[in-house]
Amino acid sequence: MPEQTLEVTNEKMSSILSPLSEELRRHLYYTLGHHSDESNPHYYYRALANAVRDRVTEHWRTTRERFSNTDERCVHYFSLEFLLGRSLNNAVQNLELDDATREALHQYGVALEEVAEQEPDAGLGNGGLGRLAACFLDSCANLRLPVTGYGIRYEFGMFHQTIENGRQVEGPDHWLRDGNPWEIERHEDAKTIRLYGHTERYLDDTGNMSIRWVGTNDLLAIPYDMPIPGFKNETVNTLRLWKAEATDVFDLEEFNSGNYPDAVVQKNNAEQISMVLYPNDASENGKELRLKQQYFLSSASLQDVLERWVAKHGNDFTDFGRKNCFQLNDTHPACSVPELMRLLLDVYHLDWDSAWKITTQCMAYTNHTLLPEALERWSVALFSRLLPRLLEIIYEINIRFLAEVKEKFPDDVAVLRRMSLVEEGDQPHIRMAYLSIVGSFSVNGVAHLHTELLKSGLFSDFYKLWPEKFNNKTNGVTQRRWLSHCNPGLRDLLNDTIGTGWESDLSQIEKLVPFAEDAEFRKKWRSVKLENKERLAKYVKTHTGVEFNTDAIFDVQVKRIHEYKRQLLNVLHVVHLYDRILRGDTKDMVPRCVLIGGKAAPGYHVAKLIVKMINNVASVINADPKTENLLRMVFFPNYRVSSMEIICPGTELSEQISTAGKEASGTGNMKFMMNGALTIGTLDGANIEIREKAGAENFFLFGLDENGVQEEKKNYDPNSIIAADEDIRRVMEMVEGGVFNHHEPGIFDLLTKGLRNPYDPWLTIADLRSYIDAQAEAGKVYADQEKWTRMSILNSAHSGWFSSDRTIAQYADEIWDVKPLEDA
Ligand code: T68
Repeated sequence: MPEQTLEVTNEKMSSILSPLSEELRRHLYYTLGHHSDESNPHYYYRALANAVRDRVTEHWRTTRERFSNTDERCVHYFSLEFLLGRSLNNAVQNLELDDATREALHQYGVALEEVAEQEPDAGLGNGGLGRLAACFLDSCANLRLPVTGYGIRYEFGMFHQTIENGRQVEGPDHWLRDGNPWEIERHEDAKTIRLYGHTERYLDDTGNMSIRWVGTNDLLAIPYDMPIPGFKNETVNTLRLWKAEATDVFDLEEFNSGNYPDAVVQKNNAEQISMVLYPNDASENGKELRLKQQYFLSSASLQDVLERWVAKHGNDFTDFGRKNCFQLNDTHPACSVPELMRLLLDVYHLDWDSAWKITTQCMAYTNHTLLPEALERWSVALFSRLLPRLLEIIYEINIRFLAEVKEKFPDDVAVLRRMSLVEEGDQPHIRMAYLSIVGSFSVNGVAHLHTELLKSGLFSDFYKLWPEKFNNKTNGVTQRRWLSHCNPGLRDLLNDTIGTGWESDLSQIEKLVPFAEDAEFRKKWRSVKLENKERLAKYVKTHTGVEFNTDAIFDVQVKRIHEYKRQLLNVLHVVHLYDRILRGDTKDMVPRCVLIGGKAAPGYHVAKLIVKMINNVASVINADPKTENLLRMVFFPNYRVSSMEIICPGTELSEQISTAGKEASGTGNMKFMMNGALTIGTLDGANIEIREKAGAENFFLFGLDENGVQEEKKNYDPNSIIAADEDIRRVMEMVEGGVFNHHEPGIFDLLTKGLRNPYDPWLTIADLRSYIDAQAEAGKVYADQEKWTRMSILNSAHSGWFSSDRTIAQYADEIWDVKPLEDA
């Protein structure tokens, strides 16, 4: 059927779609086969999601059309992770369906909040990196930019965390069990992916020597598209997620040879590739399946873009590099560099120089880590088995690259070994970060300090060679999810006070500044915070059984559990407060409720032990009547996007306490700031910029800075620090004396030995005194509620810079060179 006849104009659409309340009724009955009187919130959710999804369809189609008709550059955001969370509320908000939805649900006597709760989080990411990708998609749609996300449709997302006897237990996250109303399968756009096999030379039709990759094991990549609605702007961008399936061809061969069961097994093997998200957030992993995932995403997505190009321009690739940009979210999709080369060379028969020119014109790489142990390397042996043709191409890239290095640094022999894409040794490895830098025109860090440290540290050789490639793009978060949606009380107060413009342009939140001096306004500000604290206290009670007193300061640290993030430092402070209570030193102590949440990578033993320690310390403190009304602590289980939506508005003190120079940026810090929390933090990642914007007087700073860390490491002596500081000595005595593990002697020895080790890379003891003092200062200020409220308002008021709209506008201007798409 020609496209024309399918076209639905806006007027026609309104005649096709009935009012939302009728659509809801229709989906409940016809799509789900339910009568309203026998239904429950789960079915209301599914019916409503379908009804709202239908409302997206038309703008989605017109946006797609604008994309395919435009001659402007398009961006493809490649990421192994998109941590979307829930979609229903987001769509309702962006399409302005709030009133219609509530009205439609009213007929059944259910509230939107209860229905929205039914949606499982799309947890297709580990933490900051995956959530950043989701915020970026939202901002791209808000700014009407021609950007498509490409990722993997994992059958199982981030594991479900429960706590048993204080320890983390992982369970499966089968988020697709009840179907996913937000996706559309597009079988017609399936791609073939090749693995294993070998390469051979042959004479092509024109008599030229060519190379082909043969004897491969093939599988299919099936795209599932998810709509990314812009904010009240008739734009719906696309996130395309690939699912792995066996090819029919393969099935048929096996079938014909009478091997039907083997054919089915083969299908299972293929489907493994998109089965599960790897739950490691900051360490190299080296598993074959993970490399398959990375190549699967890269190859399917590049084929998709190239096929569309060829459909429009034939085999003329002259402009391809100027009209396309691939943003690589860390090195996870770095196979895209050699894969694009392979497709251009072997499939479209370009010569090396043209192919390389195109590749380096359109690849751009974002780095998210300063930890050397997190830099990806793949063994040459694995690469040559799985992706033999790509390895040949990487070798060729390396030969040409090293020649360039030699020319630039003729007298330096060591530099060639340092910069080579191949790390030599017993088992040679491919350095994926270097491959990404060499193949890209842009390399960016995610906060000012992080980018500077990349230039002077990890990537200094490359910075000397190509200073112009390096740039900074400080992260941001979307205020539509992280303020408007999650904090309706504050949203309404802002709208009443400064208008609604901040929802699409957060720089306008600056208009709040003068209201910090308005006593009436401060009172309203506090009453919003109190409501949010009540909501959070209820949530904590439901999920942990612990009562949070809303008069107390709500002190929160939620993020992945990792030594560098120093949840232990937080615990040591809490133990110090407990010690003060036990010795009756509670003068000037403000009541405090401490919440810590986050997942530990299943194979990261120390991180899991930290979870256990948090839980044990919490149990002892909460059970001791002496702490009543002064101190509470919980480990919040299964921390995820939807829990942050409740935690963040109720937080008053945001813990950003990593060892300086280790946290690339942080983005939770920004969400808390927008919602009026004050930060206690080190000079690390984006904390530095947060403090600059908020004003030093509105930030609780402590600890060594990055230089201080380097200096301290030369002579670090934690045992002397402990011996010389009465408070710290007592804290260590309690922890080491078994106060928190009476029945499990010795279980925390690994942690306490680490703290006392002069080679402890995280310098926890070095920063503890300064942290305790900064916490005491925060407590003192909290006692002066007028002062605290002023500081809180000023933090929100200065958070405009941390909108992902600002970040994305900078990517668009300074890296991608793209503009908003106008209507066709
Ligand atoms: C985070 N990185 C940074 N990595 O730690 C954080 N890693 O400072 C920054 O704000 C955020 O990225 C956004 O830039 C991650 O979240 C991962 O999740 C990850 C996943 C797989 C492998 C390695």
